[in-house]
Amino acid sequence: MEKLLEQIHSPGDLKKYNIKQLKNISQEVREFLLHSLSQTGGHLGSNLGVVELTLALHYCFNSPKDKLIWDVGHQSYVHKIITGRKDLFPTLRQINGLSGFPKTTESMHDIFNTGHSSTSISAGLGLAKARDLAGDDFSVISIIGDGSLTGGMAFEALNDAGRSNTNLIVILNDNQMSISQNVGGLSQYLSELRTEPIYLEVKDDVEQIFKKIPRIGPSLIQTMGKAKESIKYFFIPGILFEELGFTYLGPIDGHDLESLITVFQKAKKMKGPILIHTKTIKGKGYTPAEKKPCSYHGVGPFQLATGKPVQSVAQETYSQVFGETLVRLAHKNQKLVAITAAMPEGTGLDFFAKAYPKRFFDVGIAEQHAVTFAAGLAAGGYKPVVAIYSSFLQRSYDQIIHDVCLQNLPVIFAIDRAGIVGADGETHQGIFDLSYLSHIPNLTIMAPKNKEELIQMLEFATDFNGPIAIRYPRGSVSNQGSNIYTPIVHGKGELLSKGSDMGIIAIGNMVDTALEVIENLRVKGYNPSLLNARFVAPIDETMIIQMATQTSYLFSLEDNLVSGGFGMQVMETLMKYKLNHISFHAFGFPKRFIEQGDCKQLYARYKLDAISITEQILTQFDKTKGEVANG
Ligand SMILES: Cc1ncc(C[n+]2csc(CCOP(=O)(O)OP(=O)(O)O)c2C)c(N)n1
Repeated sequence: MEKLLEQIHSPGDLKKYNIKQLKNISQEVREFLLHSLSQTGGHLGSNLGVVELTLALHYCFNSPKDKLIWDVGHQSYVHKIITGRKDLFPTLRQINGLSGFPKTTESMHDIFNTGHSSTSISAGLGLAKARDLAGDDFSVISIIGDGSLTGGMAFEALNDAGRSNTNLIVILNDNQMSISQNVGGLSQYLSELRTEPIYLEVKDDVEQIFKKIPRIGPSLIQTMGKAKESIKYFFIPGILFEELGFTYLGPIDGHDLESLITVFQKAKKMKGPILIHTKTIKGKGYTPAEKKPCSYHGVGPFQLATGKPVQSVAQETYSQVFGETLVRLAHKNQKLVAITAAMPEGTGLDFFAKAYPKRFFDVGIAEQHAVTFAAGLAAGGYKPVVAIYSSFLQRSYDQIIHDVCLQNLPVIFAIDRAGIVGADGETHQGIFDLSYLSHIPNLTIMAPKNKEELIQMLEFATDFNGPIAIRYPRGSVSNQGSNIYTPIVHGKGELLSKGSDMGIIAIGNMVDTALEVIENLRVKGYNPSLLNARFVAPIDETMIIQMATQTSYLFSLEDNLVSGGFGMQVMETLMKYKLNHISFHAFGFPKRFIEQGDCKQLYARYKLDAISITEQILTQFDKTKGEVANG
């Protein structure tokens, strides 16, 4: 028998079915997700958790007229399946393939691009206000997880939306999980709200409930007077949201299609801001994912029967080295404390959390708070290490400037996932950090070339008295050149190769590529110098001047945008010392958003792999040599 899911190509197709059939469809969607993601990898647990929720949304609302906005967007796969993109799933998160996040360019059903958390309520409110101004009539629905609700923007938006008098539906998908167990007071509050049908009824009015009690009810209401308000607190769950100005509906079982459909139909007719609280299970329907939701939040290809990864050769990652080194350093330095914004596993801080639970802080998805909280700890005499992914640290720009660097506080920024990250695409590429950090006064910025250097830099940073950032890439460590050991000196690079006809200055991850490039150039008969810059700020001016006096050709290599990045710091030095005779070229990413794809493919596409760089250097070298000769 043909599967019902095969007949669904748009949300309209879904509406033909009855609840029983919808239940079958939810089963088919789960099977499809499991089969497909076991091959490609992706955000498994979150999507298994929103199957019924997504079906019910598309059943009750009319996308794209009604606007569905997915917070973070990693849980939008079911939405993609229902909106005609099922057949693209074999290309999920690959170069030129289906995005793992909502993308307005991919479908008219994707209303707002996401990837970073806690934006959906703000975006939803904006769309709702735009609708009101234009005199339109449709529903706007923001779907946000309890993890994403810990982000400051979500609170700011609730605060604004609650008193906005605007029709906006916020669906809180509460599974008690962020990537790890969710944290904080709000999470605790939500966990105490239990799913009981009476609550939906209670919403209409507490008074109505009391009126129904024979004889004593009405007189009770009369005598209660002001006490009524406090009784409301006792009877109505979600009073927090009510006080903010939302009508709170729930909590309801987010896997029960009937309840979901009932409450969505009801919400559609109501006025003002509404918050529907659904309780779901992350990884629902797949035992390994239900048992270990954190491990199945995002997965690579896995064996369906066991849930085990297809590739199990675990290579050591920079995050692991960071986490393990920090534990060792914390043993020696009692003042060392560590902070994560909801990414203990991803950053490698889970080691630290186990070893020093009292000195470890998971602040929720709150990068801005994380940084200022670290500044406070530093002001209080501690040595905070804030570990945040490069792209998420974008949120903390002002906190880094205003709260840390302006006061010259000794905060260590461990910037993970710097450079391109691959499959997560535009929203997650860590290619802006050197541009948004290098101009900040007082901030020292380093990038290690390999595992050993990351360890050295962490040791250096813990002894350093001022704000300091170390940026390192996603994935397995490089061990190249680890037999060479030169101590870290503030603002000094490491000369890896002394040559005569051209100089290459590489930073961090790109030193590996540079080593290949100089080998290629040597084969072609050239004799290049190679400087491992180590420091982006302060940059090693002495070494750059020295290189510039020995050759007329300098090249910089980085895995950041050229615009505002490391190469521009080299350029600034050349300008500062009037080294105008130098032919200089900066290799890095162009000023554009870098799409998803395998990192190797992306390096090749942007001509940042060793072969392409060698070719470009040779062309440049020959061209300028010709110009110099002719001139
Ligand atoms: C600003 C920002 N910080 C961190 C992340 C990484 N991240 C992606 S999903 C997620 C957890 C989201 O939890 P929740 O909203 O509850 O969704 P669930 O996966 O549990 O359904 C985190 C921390 C992010 N996307 N954006």
